[in-house]
Amino acid sequence: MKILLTRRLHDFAIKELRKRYQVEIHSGRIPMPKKLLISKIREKDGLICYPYDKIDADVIEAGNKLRAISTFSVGYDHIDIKRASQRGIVVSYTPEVLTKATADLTMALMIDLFRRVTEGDRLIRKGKWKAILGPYEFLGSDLHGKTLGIVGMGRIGAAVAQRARSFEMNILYHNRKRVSAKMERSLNARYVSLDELFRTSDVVSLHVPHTPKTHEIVNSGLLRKMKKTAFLVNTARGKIINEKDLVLTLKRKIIAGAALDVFQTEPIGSSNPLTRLTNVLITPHIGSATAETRRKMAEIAVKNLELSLAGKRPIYQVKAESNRSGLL
Ligand code: 8YV
Repeated sequence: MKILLTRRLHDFAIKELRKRYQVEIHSGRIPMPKKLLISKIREKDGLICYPYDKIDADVIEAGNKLRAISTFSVGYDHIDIKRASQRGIVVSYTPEVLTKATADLTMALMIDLFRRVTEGDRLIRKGKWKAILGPYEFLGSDLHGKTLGIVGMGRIGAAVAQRARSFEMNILYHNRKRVSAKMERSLNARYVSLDELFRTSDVVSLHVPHTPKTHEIVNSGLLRKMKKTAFLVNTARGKIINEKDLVLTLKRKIIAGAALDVFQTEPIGSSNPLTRLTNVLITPHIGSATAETRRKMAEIAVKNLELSLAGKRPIYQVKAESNRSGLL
């Protein structure tokens, strides 16, 4: 059987795959240009891909022999799940193993916003420490006693709530469905409407997948409701925010700041307007980027592919009727 990887994986994973399959690995431009992807997917039985690869109907059609798509991610908004299932292709993904790493990064960004960590680093490097020696200068704010609004109380949202609890923050959340009373109690989280969450939180953190329903849900309408002192954190998907609206909101100082690990289109370059704003903290999509987590993701992505190609159930299969499916 022949498989295609749109990017290299860990050496141990490649070695494992080479035992069973004829492996082709794309090593050029990322994401792989669509034309190239379409020509390479022909005659392949399996595909390992990443969130920046758009596996749309054209790609799926071109995969005349394709039987398994294994994505190295928890998100699968880059894959046309409906089209894949119509073709009988098994789609698998890597949830759970990256929950804690992503929640940790969310806390890191939140702490940085409140305590101005990276801003302080930049200030010293510019030789400006002397300018902020006064006792009232360069102040951040406490996390304890502040209200964190979590949008999306899935695995990652809950892990963030758990961490924020030990920082003595008050926790509000909004979710499609209210979670169980037991879970609310254990996370000390109160269910509120999206509107109330944006109006009353000191920091809003986004943890929903990108779907037609969540596409740009965070727009100027919601952003305008936030407190002037509040922050926004996004470690989920860039497309759940209307980035133009956010840039304007930050420029006009309607909110205090934002921390973003994900963007509308990735990677962003230095010409992106976000890079010119001082009240935004940006990181290069590193939610799951720890050595331990990425290794586990690689193990699962390989196992998922092997099981699917052997006609067995992968460890984590995307449901064909998933309401998260569909490319936008
Ligand atoms: C990426 C992610 O998979 O899991 C997801 O959905 O967005 C990340 O973990 C990772 O950055 C590799 O591209």
